[in-house]
Amino acid sequence: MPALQIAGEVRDALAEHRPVVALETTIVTHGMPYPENVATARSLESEIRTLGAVPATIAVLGGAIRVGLSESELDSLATARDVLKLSRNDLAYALATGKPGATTVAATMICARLAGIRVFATGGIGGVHRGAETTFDISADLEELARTPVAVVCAGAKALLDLPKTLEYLETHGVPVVGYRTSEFPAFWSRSSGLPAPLRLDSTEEIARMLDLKWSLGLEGGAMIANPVDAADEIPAAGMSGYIAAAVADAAARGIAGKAVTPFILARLVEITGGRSLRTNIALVQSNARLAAELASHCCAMAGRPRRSTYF
Ligand code: PSU
Ligand code: MN
Repeated sequence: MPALQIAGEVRDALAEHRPVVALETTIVTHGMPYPENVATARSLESEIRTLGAVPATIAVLGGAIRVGLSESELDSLATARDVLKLSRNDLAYALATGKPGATTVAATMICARLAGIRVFATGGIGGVHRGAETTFDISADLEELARTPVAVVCAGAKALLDLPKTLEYLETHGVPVVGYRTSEFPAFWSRSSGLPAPLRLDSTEEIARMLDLKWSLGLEGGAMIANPVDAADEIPAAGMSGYIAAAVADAAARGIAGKAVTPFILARLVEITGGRSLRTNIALVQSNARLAAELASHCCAMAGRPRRSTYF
């Protein structure tokens, strides 16, 4: 049985150079409660289709990387217990053991690349955690952005992280971080972080051209397209910082560590904010899916023209 199984619809779109957007599943299994998780995953797929692209939701099921899930597969993933949260380190383990696994940003990038997909939409990437100077907790998402040629459309990095250190890490590893129509790096639930966006572009055509040039130059690795949540859906940074401090303190008090930290804090924030952080999370990931669909269309248009010789 092949370890990479691409759904027919996704395979056809890729063969015909039509736009495809990859979607992760850790947001479903570890990022949001049921039933909002499955409803959101479905809504992302339909938003992407409405814009003329094909969604490719990625997970590991039955010992294979699955690119494109059926409705019932998505349902069973969303309700199952003991689904692994997969990153680069344990992707092959899930394949070898046949255990079900949801893909994080890092693992989704790896699988998207194997399938030939260049654009991926999520909520927010993992990054350098607060206190990383003692815990060494730095998300493998950052290293993946440095290595794997996939553009990740997100609302920045989750504000529970150390955002200045996250940006420093990305700069050191040569990852373009592009604010979409913003000069400020967005902070997931909030439009503002107080930190400048390292780069800024105001159209998906320009982003597609930047990606095409980056990869034509032989520069390995991905890019982060940071799309701030709509103003109507945001939780302003001033309010959010207190909620985050409380949730981070709860995680520390309970000794939550490693890969459990991000899911714990996300769930705690939903409680602390009375569900508001979840509504914001849903809105921002939907917005990212729409932007990714538009970007994927422009990337396909560029892929039609002669390579390399255009620039060199
Ligand atoms: N975006 C969301 N919710 C999430 C995530 C992203 O809106 O739950 C997940 C992604 O899968 C990301 C992971 O890769 O959180 C980061 O986990 P960690 O900090 O343990 O690397
Ligand atoms: Mn971690």
